[in-house]
Amino acid sequence: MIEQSKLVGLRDRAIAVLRDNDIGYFTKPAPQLYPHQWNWDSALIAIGLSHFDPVRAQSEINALLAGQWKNGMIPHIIFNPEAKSYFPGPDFWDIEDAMEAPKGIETSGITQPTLLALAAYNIYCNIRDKTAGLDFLESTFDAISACQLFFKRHRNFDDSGLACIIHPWESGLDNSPAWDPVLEKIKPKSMTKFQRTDTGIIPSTQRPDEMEYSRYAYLVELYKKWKYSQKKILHNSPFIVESVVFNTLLLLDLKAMLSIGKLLKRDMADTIAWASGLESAINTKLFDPNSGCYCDYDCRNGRLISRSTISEIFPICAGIPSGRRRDHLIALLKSDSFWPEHGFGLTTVNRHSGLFDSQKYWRGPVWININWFFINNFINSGDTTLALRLMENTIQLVSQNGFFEYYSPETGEGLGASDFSWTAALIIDMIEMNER
Ligand code: 9WN
Repeated sequence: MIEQSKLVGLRDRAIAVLRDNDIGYFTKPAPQLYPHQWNWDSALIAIGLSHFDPVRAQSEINALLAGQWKNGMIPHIIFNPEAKSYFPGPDFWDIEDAMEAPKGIETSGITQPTLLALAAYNIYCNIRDKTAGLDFLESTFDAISACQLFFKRHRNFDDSGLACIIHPWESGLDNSPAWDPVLEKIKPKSMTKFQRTDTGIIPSTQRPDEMEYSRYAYLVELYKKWKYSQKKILHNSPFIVESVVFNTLLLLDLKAMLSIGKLLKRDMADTIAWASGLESAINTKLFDPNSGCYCDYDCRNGRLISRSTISEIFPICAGIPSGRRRDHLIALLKSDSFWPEHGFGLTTVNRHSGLFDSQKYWRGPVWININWFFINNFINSGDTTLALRLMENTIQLVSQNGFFEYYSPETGEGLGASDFSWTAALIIDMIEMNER
């Protein structure tokens, strides 16, 4: 494993990134590009914070919960009133007339992968003062439950038990090629003009293209017109997708909730049944027997989306495949398709799929959170060799190239935003895991 002295320096540098991006009650994902609070970013950031500042880790989660909608939804962005330099900002989202929106706080009108229970459980595990840890779990339990139940109540498109997403931004993997066939059918009409801010900061070769952005903005315009009514959106939106990554993370989060429920001695029978139904829905509806891999599902057109992306193998992260199915997917994961020999970790798109782009955002680059989800599963399932190899690749990648948003799988070059918070947070967590 990596020398301890190098890890100490790396941990200190990671803490400095989080401290610099801290605005007091939440952490910006990146200094310039992302000046607000993002949903799954903050959950991952809180896990990093829990190792050196558990009180601040708790306030990161509480700040997210402060933006909760009346229907339980945690928005994907909670806006920082001090920051003006991001598109789309609060004016574009305009949630004012939405019945379910919270009052006195500006947020976006969609959500992101839910990791709140996972973050809360990690905070409890890492905190020394277990009484304070239990108090925190108790104080957040109902709000986190409501956030999970939002998916059961408002995103159960076809009673399959799977949660659907209504926007590529909800997936967290914004411009994954998996969304292409769905987006291509959307023809934005009579749209308000808008000015992107991202490509003024990051080279456009590393960001979604103009057509993708106009479709993202067009979907927001539709939802705004429908006052963010989940019913109207599910009924009319052209983008309704059951995402493998999203549902796998929901299952991980439900499992974390079961651990919390046990600590708090709550009756978790409904969550147990829900988690088991979700797991079997992922294993049936989102599994393609022809390829032996998992696939996202386009609900509007009633078919699996066959695109060779990280979705193919991601259910490994929640222990969903077993036996020969898992063996097949582990072999694919270890192959040159997802984990090139020079070893910077997992690519987000199969390198031999014809869709792979080593520079462009979620269309190929290595992301530290994706590596981290797999490492956690390898540790939990006792696959120490794989866990150590992936952890070593990831730590080396970051220690040599810096705390970037994503990395070229070919050269290891850092791409997108520098000083990226979840990269720093998860490196801290990996260093702690390594020491255990
Ligand atoms: C839109 C903040 C977020 C991440 C997403 C990532 C990117 C936003 C953007 O940044 O999305 O939500 O402006 O590109 O794709 O996963 O949460 O880090």
